[in-house]
Amino acid sequence: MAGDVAVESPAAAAMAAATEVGDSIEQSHMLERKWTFWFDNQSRPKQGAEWGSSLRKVYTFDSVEEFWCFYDQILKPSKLPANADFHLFKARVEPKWEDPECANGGKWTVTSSRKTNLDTMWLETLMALIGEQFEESDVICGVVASLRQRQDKLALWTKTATNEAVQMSIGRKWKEIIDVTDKISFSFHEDLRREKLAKSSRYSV
Ligand code: MGP
Repeated sequence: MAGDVAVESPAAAAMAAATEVGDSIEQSHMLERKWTFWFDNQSRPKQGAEWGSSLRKVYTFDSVEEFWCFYDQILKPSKLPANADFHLFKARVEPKWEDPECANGGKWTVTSSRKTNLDTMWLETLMALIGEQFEESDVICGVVASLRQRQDKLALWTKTATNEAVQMSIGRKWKEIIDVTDKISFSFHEDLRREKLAKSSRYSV
């Protein structure tokens, strides 16, 4: 099983899982749209490598069965090495500020100091996305789990950052889904892109 493969090579494990999934699906309950898992292992960055050079598309699916089959075989975010990022984005939207769908967007971020909590929030978010639980699902791009020395985090990426009412509604709904009561905040990609150290958030809920 891919889940047993050493953490040094989670991308390879995920690719292997994707191949196995393709071989084993019989009956399909179709999702509203296609989704893609991405993986970025920046735990051992090559010197001078540009951001994004280790970002890999891992698996695209559009059925409930494919989702569960893949999910069961891949490592949970908490088992990934520090500095790795794991993404689920709508197919054809790249998890980059530069993607046209993301360019004018932003992200709601929630931090997690407990690994089990990170895994639970990740799964709850994945199910909410593919199950189209957000009323504003057209505005959502995807979710990223980021493993960091300081603190792990999840970020929900959305379009049209300036639409405060829509962003607030998504933020409130996400907190309900992941069962978070602490404040979470929303940053514009544009702010982060312009000023790399910018920590300013525009909205909180
Ligand atoms: P990060 O991985 O989103 O944040 O971006 P991290 O590591 O949690 O640290 P934080 O304290 O800054 O929140 C880290 C850095 O990677 C950014 O400052 C950018 O230099 C680069 N980067 C991140 N993203 C998501 C992008 C992107 O989409 N495009 C480009 N060009 N650079 C990015």
